[in-house]
Amino acid sequence: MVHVDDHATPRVLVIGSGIAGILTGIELRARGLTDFTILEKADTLGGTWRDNVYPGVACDVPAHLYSFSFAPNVHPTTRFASGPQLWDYFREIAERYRVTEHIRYGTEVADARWDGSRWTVTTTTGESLVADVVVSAVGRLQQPSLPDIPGISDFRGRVFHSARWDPAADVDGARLGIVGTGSSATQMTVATAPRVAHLDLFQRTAQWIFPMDNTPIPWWRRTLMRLVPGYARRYRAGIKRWVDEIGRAATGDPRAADERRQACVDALNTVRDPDLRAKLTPDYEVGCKRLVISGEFYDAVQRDNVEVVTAGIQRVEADGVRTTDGELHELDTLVLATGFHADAYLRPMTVTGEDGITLDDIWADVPMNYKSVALPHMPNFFLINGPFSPGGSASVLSIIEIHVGYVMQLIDRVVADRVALEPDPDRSAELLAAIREQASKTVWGTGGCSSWYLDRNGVPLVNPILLDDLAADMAHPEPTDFHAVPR
Ligand code: N01
Repeated sequence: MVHVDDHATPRVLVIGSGIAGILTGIELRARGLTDFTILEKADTLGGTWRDNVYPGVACDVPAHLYSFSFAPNVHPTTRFASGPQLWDYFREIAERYRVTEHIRYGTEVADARWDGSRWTVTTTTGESLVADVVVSAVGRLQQPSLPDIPGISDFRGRVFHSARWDPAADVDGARLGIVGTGSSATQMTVATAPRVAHLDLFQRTAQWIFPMDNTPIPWWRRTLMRLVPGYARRYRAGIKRWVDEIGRAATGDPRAADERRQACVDALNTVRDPDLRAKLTPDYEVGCKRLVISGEFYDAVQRDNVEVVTAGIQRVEADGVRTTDGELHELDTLVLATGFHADAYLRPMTVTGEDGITLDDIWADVPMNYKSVALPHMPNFFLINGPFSPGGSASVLSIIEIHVGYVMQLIDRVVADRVALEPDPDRSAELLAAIREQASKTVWGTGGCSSWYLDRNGVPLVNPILLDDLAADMAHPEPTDFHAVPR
């Protein structure tokens, strides 16, 4: 039995003030549901674009697509926006739509507990807050994965994760080491290579690089976007069709996959030195790992002051990194661009739903959920961009818009019918089994690599669905998939 506290409008707690939290706030306000608070553990908003401030940080989804559909970003002067430009955009949007006034900073959620009619959310300082609805907007890539390399604490220089850039680190003229070759490391390599005395890029696995230049947006186009009604939206729609084509390759279209593969091979073949080219050649299929997108990476690693180190890291010593071939790579700064615990979504938070069932119980085998937005046994606890959201190079902005639109319709029903909603466990399991089955047949599951897409059983935690199909599937909630109890 599920009952909602008899409160005129629901009190909503949103966890996280990144892109998903901001959009949730905008949509709640648009519905006149102003009794909500966004709980943010940091002291400012912005999620990914607040946390990632390494040199060269940018979004490799074209800037005009990486903006809310109702508020096209007309300012970028190049195809890809930098991290600081994106942070400015999202902060401006949060101000413009009066979301900022709902954010409580320095408030980290430790626990959420359903008592049969409402949620009690407890912070890490022990404070309790009560809500009828909880929306988790915590993000999938926010817990840094730190490698277990012996001797790291012996290093005399600065060492930190890419998402925790040390503002005191000065790379100009320094000897820099970067561990990893994912999107973060690649962007950092391109930006720092011309500035450092020497760069050692410690590569455990070569990456496929999809070439895309950061071309300027001409002045006339930027003027049209500002002045001509509808132009920015049409331009954005054109970019979306083009990015969808790349997504088609990930979801199994053989023609699109061949074109994508050829583009990556052609880019790799621009590396002149055959030994370096061999080092940079992956031994798995294109698209198995999340594609790195860069038109400049291969130029950067061909510079005289850059070395791609493929010998394994044995340990870190006071002066640098010792590799398994015995060589000591002397360094001033070591950046661990080693990715994130994507499988730790919501954790270390504890969540207890109806009948004492915990998140650990329902996620013991696989992060069970309903369409990445709701959890069985957790009434009125909704997720944005939860596990099994689409992967590949899909714009997370588009995914978030679809999810928030869906969750808002659930909240509309919570308000209109005075109910609490939870997805049917069997239906959730049935839908998730189909997604996992499809995903395991895609290049993410069969491509012969390890990646942050995979769970501990090697099954992709992503949904191989095109965004237009996701939008159609999630246009309206299926009422019979949810249990609702009137209050
Ligand atoms: O992390 P990653 P990331 N010893 O997990 C290596 C998004 N993003 O931060 O491949 C040595 O991709 C690891 O090696 P291996 C985007 O979705 C977007 O770069 O496991 N190496 C790998 O090379 C992206 O996919 C943008 O063998 C170790 C690297 O570290 C996601 O974030 C920009 C190691 C980790 O790569 C994550 O990207 C940046 C060890 N012990 C990021 N442990 C946009 O532009 C790990 N590695 C939108």
